[in-house]
Amino acid sequence: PGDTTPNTGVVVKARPRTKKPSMYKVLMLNDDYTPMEFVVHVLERFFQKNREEATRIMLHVHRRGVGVCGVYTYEVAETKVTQVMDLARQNQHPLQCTIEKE
Ligand code: TYC
Repeated sequence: PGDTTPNTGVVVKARPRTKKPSMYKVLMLNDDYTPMEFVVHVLERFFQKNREEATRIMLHVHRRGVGVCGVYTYEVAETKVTQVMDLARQNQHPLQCTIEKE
């Protein structure tokens, strides 16, 4: 006696309560000193662009001042920025890269 409540057979469907992660743009900034070929190399190496796409993005940044290298989750975007800035510093280029929430 006591725990004999009958199962009513009502099925309650659980909604999945997952959230899509926020996405972040990695932006490249123009400067007067970083060689164009270095920027193209960075876009190929860290952003998986082919030569044509890398050149297109580099020229866009050169002409407009800023451009999108790619869109990633926060951790991945942060890592890309660190990798770009480290390589630029090692080569004594003033290239700047930053993150912007989408
Ligand atoms: N403006 C640079 C030059 O004339 C080229 C350049 C392009 C630098 C894109 C940075 O994010 C950049 N050598």
